[in-house]
Amino acid sequence: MGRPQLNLDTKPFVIFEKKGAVGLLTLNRPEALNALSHPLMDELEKALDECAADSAVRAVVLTGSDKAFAAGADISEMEGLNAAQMRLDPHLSRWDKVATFPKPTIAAISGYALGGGLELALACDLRIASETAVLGQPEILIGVIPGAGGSVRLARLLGRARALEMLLTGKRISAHEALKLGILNRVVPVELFLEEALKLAREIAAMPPLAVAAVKKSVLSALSPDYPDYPKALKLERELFYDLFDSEDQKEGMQAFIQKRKPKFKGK
Ligand code: DAK
Repeated sequence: MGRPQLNLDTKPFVIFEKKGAVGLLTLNRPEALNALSHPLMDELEKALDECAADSAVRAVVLTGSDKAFAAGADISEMEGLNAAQMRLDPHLSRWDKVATFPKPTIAAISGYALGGGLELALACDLRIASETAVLGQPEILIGVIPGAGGSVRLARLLGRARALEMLLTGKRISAHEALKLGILNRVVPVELFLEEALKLAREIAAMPPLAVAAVKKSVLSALSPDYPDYPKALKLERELFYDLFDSEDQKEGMQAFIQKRKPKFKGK
C-alpha cells in the first residue's frame, strides 16, 4: 500500500464542528482532492461515532472543499492489492457506516464527487450541490467497478438505462444533469452550497428526534419490499469488485493513473 495507515500530518483529515444541533464533518485532504484514504476514513468513522453518541447532534452534514467533495477511494492504496487482500481490508466497510447512520445525513457537494466519493454522497440521505459539482463513477476507466454501493444505488435511483450509461462510460456529469436525473435534491451557487445544506440540516434538527428517527427508519424499510434482493445485490457488487483485483486490467488501470498515462486494457 502506497500511503501510511496513520495520519502522520498535524492537520486532521476530517474536521468535526458542532453547529448547534448539526454535526458538520469536513473532509480535509486538499492535496489529494479528498481521496478517501484509510487514515481519512478512520477519522470519518470516529467523527460519525461521536455524532451518533451525542444526543445534542440531531443531523449531520458531510462536506469537502469547493474544489472536491472527494475524488474517490485512494487509488495508490489499492492498486497493488489482489482480491484476497481487498476482501480482508476492513477499510471498505466504512461506507456502510454512512448508509446505516441512525440520524439524517446531508452531503454538501462541490467540485469532484467521483467513485467512492460519489458513493459516500449516495450513502447520505439528502444531497445539496453547488453548480460546479462534477459527479461520476469512473471506476470502469481504471479497470474496476463501484464497490461501495454505487452501481446498486444508481440503478435504484436512475433506472437501468441511465445508470448503465453512467457506469459503462465512466462519464462525469454536471450538477444540473445530476439534478435532472434525481441524484441531487437541489443545486445552488457555489458560495451557497454549504449554507443551504446547513439550513436544511437545522430545519430537520429542529424536528422531534424520535419522529425524525421513525421517518428515516420507515422510509428505508419502505424501500426494501420493492427490492427484496438489495442486500444480495450489494454483496454481489462487492464480490465482483473484489474479483477484479485479480485482473491485469485493474493493475494496468490503476498504475496508468499513478504514472499519469493512458491505460492499455487487455480484457484479462
Ligand atoms: N486516489 C489517489 N489520489 C488521487 C485521487 C484518487 N482517487 N484523485 C486525485 N488524486 C490525487 C492525484 O494523484 C494528484 O496527486 P499528485 O499527483 O499532485 O500527488 C492530486 O490528487 C490532484 O489530482 P490531479 O492532478 O489528477 O488533478 P486534476 O485536476 O488534473 O484531475 C480528477 C482531477 C479528479 C479528474 C483526477 O484526479 C482523477 O481522475 N482522479 C481519480 C478519480 C477516480 O478514478 N476515482 C475513482 C477511484 S476508485 C469500496 C469502497 C470504495 C471504493 C471501492 C470499494 N468498498 C466498500 C468495497 C472506491 C473506489 C474508487 O473510488
